[in-house]
Amino acid sequence: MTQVYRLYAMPHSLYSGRARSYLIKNAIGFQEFSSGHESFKRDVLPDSKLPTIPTLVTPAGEVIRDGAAIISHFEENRGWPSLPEGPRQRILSLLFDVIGTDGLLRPAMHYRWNFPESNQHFVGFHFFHSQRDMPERREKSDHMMGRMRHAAEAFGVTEESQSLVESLYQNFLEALNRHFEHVPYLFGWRPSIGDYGLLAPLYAHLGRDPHPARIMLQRAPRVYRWVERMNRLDHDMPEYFEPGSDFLENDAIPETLINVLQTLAVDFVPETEAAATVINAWLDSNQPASGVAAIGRLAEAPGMAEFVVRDRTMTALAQPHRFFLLQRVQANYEALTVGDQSAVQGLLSECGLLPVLDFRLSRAICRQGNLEVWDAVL
Ligand SMILES: N[C@@H](CCC(=O)N[C@@H](CS)C(=O)NCC(=O)O)C(=O)O
Repeated sequence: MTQVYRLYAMPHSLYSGRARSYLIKNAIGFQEFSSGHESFKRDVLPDSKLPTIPTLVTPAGEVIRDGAAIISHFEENRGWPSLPEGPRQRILSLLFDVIGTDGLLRPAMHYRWNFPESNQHFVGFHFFHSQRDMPERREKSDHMMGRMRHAAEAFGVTEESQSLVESLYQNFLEALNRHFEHVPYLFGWRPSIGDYGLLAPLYAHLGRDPHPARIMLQRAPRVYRWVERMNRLDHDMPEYFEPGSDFLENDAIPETLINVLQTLAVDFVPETEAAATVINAWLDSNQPASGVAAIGRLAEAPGMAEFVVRDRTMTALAQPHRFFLLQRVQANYEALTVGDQSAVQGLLSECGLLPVLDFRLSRAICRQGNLEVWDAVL
């Protein structure tokens, strides 16, 4: 039995940043180990089923694979303190979790893989050192890097789309920087589920790899500070002179946050719509049995989604993962009163995100034994 939590993670891993920040901010003691550590294959993988990070091992030996599941494990036991109670803040917070972990993969991959002159040494260092010292270390890390470089293309970064990916990201970064002029976190004075989700791409890739980190430092210092803040136990907000301590009162959503979401909706909405169409057609013709893996290496890839952003056609892998998290947004929305639903609709409409309430797969995805699997046909 271990004494503290063991977090299998890596500094350069996108999804690790989300779980690590949650543990830090919530004063949960942990030690971080690489997935290259021999205990990962031996003790963890039999229960985690997939070799992904982050994976948490509790002091009692329970293995929890997946960042959202790690956060839910603590939140469920504590009554979801990181999810604002106000319906508008609650729904947006959950949406930021989806957009962070899925919607921003394109800029994250682009700024990591397409600037080798600035990034190669730093990124190569991390991939190399995530493997143990063994004869095939170089070969293994080169293989991993090749896989991830290919993933960038699969997520829709091509020579033709690069300038669009950059302009969307820079609009978003500027809007987020303006938002943090007023408050240190998305919904006020403490971090929410949405902050953790959004940190995923903004830490390991966009806030830490040399090329994009320089962009963030120079053009969006307040976003850079938020990234630092999300990795500290204290509130870390000395630049705010009249700080509060909770989410904003009266379920307030600042105009600046609406502007951030408007920049994110530009590709998130058409991509999600197209991905739903592709996956639903795949579900129709394949009819996977209930309990079959829907996400991760054991799952079949349903295909590529084609969608138009600012008159340009983009193609990206249609990934069930975004719908797994979107289900949670939709379930929370459905649990609201009619009055609250209409307040949320008005807000989402202003953000350009109203359609996401209706983008659904014909089959739900649930978790079973650390895997996300297709649910039974209803
Ligand atoms: N849905 C998972 C995704 C985890 C994931 O894909 N992590 C990447 C690193 S950022 C990984 O472990 N990739 C290795 C693999 O897929 O084999 C989560 O949110 O934790």
